[in-house]
Amino acid sequence: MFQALLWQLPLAAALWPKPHIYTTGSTTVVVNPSTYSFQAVATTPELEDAFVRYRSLFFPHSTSPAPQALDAGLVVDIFDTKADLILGADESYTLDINLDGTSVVAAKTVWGALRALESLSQLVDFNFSTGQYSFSGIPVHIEDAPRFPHRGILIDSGRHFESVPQVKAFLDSMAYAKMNVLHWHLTEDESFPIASRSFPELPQKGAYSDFEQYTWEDIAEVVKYARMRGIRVIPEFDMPGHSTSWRNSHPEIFAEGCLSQSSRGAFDPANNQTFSFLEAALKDWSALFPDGFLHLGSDEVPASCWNNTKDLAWMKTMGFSNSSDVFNYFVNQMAGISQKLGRQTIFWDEAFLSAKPPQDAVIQNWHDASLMQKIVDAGYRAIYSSNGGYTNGWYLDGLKATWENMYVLEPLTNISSDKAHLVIGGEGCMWGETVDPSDLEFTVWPRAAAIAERLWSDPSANSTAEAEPRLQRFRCQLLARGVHSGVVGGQGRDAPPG
Ligand code: CP6
Repeated sequence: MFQALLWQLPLAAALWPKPHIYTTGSTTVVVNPSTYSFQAVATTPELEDAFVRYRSLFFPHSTSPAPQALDAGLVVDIFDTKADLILGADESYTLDINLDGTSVVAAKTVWGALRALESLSQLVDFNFSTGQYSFSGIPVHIEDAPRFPHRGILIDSGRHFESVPQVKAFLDSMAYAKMNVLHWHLTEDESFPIASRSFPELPQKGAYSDFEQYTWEDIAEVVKYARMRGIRVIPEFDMPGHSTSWRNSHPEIFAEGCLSQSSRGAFDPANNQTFSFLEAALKDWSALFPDGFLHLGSDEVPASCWNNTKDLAWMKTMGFSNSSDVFNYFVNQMAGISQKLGRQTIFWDEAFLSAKPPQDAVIQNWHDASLMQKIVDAGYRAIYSSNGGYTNGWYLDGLKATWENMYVLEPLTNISSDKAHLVIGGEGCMWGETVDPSDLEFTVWPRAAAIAERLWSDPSANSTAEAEPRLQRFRCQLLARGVHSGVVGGQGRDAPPG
């Protein structure tokens, strides 16, 4: 009964995330998968790669020839084949499906063309009774572009290691929802899973095992795989807290105050070696991660670690009166190093609440969403990922928040229109304490799709009743593509991380 309802949707009205403008007709044409052609007016390596991928996403089942099928195809016209994958890259596109089953995509950049291919793939219908592929509700005309330029998901490979194939599968699933940033939370108190050229001892002593680390080649492969899908990879090296795994090999740059604690440590800002060490390590990785942004954490700093004889004496010489001054010093030193490496820096919101980072820093809001307004009013760019007490935010690991809770959240709440441009987007956060590869996809999907639509579509798309049949259909498509999505409305578990 529900299925029947679903398939009555005109297909263009069934896209996820919802396109900004679409019109549909009432004709159906059957197309021939064996002769369907993908053509580029001007091409790029990413488009060629996408043509191969999307051929099997358009036509996942092998079929025998259908008698009335038309020999149709797709032509993609990209205006600027040189546009790089950066924050604010043009992802707009138009898509037409004509009455003869042929399609035309026009996009400013290849990144927009990738989004168009995803849309078109969601419009190819397969009839399991007749074995025929078709487009229905044609002619279709779509004009589409993202609302926000930064649409991401955080994965936490420091708590539970995810293998390279798992990360790649995750990137595939993100591309289906038109998300464009993998925020890769790489290093944690618990483990240090990434290779370092200058300091190989970091993963040797900090990873869970020799087999739970990303090699240099692994990372390069993931970054390239993401780029092919129009996804930027922003690595996070969390510091000065959440960094205890670095201490296994380099206790000399850690504050003495918590050296004896196994679970908590903080880098020592009183030691100049700390900053030269961090600069050398980050310089290595900056060759590996080409993105213009670097995330340097700064959340949940155990500032009491700095409460020791040596650091207190140093604070006196610096004229610092409390740990906020020390934290502010650390944040600004690191922003300076990041700038030297040609990167803009993203910090968690403590860097705004308890310090004063340079004005070009981006602040990622994870505390109460009301902070967004304060961040942009202070002139900083902001990323929305409030935890909402795990019931009313974009934290994906706890399963208390429903997709509806996530869908109706609005990143521009209480943001004045002259500051709206400072909200660059948002992220769903998949913290890894209680989630591992066995339930990663199941926990993220379908709820991350609600976030994806909020960040892509017009804000008028805010009715959960309207969205539900589309989300059901998107989730079916995820399953058909091998993504282990959970049930729409069926979170199943209820415990947030302890
Ligand atoms: N790990 C790191 C975490 C969290 C943060 N940073 C976190 C804190 C509170 C909640 C959920 C997650 N697990 N490194 C804060 C950004 Cl409720």
